Amino acid sequence: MERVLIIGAAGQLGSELTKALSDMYGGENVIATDINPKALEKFDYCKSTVLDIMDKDSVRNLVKKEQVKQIYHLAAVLSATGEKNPLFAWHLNMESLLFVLELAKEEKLDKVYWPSSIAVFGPNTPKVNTAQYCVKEPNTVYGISKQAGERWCEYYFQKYGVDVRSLRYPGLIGYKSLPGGGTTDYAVDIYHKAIAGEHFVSFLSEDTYLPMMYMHDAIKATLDLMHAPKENVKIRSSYNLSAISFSPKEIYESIKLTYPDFSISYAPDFRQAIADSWPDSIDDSHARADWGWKHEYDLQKMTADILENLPAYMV
Ligand code: AKB
Repeated sequence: MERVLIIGAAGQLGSELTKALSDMYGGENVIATDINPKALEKFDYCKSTVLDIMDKDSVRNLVKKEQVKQIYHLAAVLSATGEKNPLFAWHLNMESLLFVLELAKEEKLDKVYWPSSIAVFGPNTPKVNTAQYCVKEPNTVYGISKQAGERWCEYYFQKYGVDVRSLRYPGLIGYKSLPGGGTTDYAVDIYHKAIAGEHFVSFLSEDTYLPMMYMHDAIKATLDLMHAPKENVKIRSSYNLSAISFSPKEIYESIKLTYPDFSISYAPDFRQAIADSWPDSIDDSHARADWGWKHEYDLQKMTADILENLPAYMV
C-alpha cells in the first residue's frame, strides 16, 4: 500500500478527506499532519504528527522517513483571511506549493493533490456557466495565488512529469468541521445558527449566487480524480468542478422548511466584493467527460442531510 501524507489535515476538507483516505489505504499508511497539535487529536484512526509546511527540512525528513508516495497539500490561507494579510497569504500559499512540487520531483513521488478554487476567476470572467478556459483576472490575493499555483502545477507536470492533479473547488459545505476564513463560509454557519435556534446575519446579500458543493461530493470528486487513469487526466492546471449554485435567501428557505421560525437578515461586509467577483455557476463538462464526474447532492438533499447529522457534532 502506498503511504499518503496529508498536509493541513485538520482543516474543513482535510478532516473528511483524511478519513476517506484511511478507509481506502488503511490508517497505518496515512499520515495526517497539521500545524495545530490540538486539532490532531481527532485522528485516532491513522498516523498523525505536528508539521509546519514552511519548515522544509521537517517535511522532507518526514517524507523520506515514512517513504511517502502521495502528498495531499491542503494547507492555505483562504480568501477572506488572505485580504487581511496579503503578503503572508501569498508567501504561505506559493512557497508551500512550490516546495511540495519540488519535493515531488526530487523524491519521485507518485502523485500530488493540490486544491485550487473558483477564486481563480475575477470580475471580468463571464459569470454564468463559467467555462474551463476563459478570462481570469482574480482580484484577491488568494485567487492570484491559486491562479499562479495552477500554472506551476502544469509546469511541473509538463517539464518534470510530476503527476499533480487539482480541482477548482466551489464553496464546500460540511457538518463535521468548520471552515476558516473563506467567503463561502456563511453557507456552513447558517446551519449552526438554525439548529441553535438563533437569528442568522448573512455577510452576503440575499441574492448573491455562488457555486457550492456538499462535502460528500467534494470528497468523491477528489478521490475520483486522484484514482483516474493518468491518461484520463487531461487538464494539469486544475479542473472546473460544479454541483449546486444558490443564494443566501435560497439556502435560508431550504432550512426554513424544517425550522419554520428561523430568521435571517443581511449585512454585507467586505466579503460581498469578493463574492461579486466570482462566478454564479460553473461549467465542469471537462471533469464529467474526462474522468466521469457526477455530483449527487442538490440543495434540498444537502440541507436534509446536514440538519439530520449536524446536531450530534454540535454537542
Ligand atoms: C473561500 O471562500 O475562500 C473558499 C473558496 C471558494 O475557495 N471556500
